[in-house]
Amino acid sequence: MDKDQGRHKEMVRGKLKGYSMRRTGGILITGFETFGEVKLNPSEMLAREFAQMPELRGLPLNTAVLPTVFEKACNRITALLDKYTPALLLSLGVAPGPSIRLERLALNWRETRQADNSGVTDGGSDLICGAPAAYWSALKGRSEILEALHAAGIPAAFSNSAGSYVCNAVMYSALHHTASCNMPTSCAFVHIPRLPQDVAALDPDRQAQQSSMPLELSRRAIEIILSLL
Ligand code: PCA
Repeated sequence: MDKDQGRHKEMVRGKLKGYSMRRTGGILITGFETFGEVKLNPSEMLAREFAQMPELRGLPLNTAVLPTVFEKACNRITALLDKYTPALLLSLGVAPGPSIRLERLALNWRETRQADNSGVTDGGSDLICGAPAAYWSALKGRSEILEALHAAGIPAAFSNSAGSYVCNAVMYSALHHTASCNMPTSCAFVHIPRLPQDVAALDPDRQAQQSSMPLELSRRAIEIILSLL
């Protein structure tokens, strides 16, 4: 076990007691800062838009933009969960592809040739040694959410893998933390497509391989998902 994983375990152990004493409830929405070739991250933009709303469905709403850095993002999400103990965590990230992706599975695995924003790459390793291989998210079995998105004319699909980069790491950390600490939080993760203006800034050969979705449509999708979660 490396130092960070040891620290994480310590933190989890230290937090096992005390949740019954805390005020619970509310919604936490997170996005990610830009990274690599993504110069505009729609997940960050949506998190900032939601930050203008003090509440949602009558529940307190908190938002955060996470660094696209493995260690910092995972530490931040567990700290935010501890701080707010939300009823619902909806994490957003951007991913290449034409549709909204409802992520139902987080893997205990990190593997990337693309460096995170602190320069970290990984040939493949457990996120947390000794922890379960995977966790289901709150989106598992929620086909009515998919149907509602399709009825609104929004391309969407379930996804069984959030990848092995920072989004999966944050999703896994949140699910592991809430499970280990018995927190009353539903954790969902949604990947949204890149923005048209971000793709249009790529060189022409690259543009031909990339799809995108206007922010308005991604926002509508997230509103629908939030209304049903
Ligand atoms: N997407 C990346 C990390 C940050 C983001 O918005 C991912 O899918 O892992």
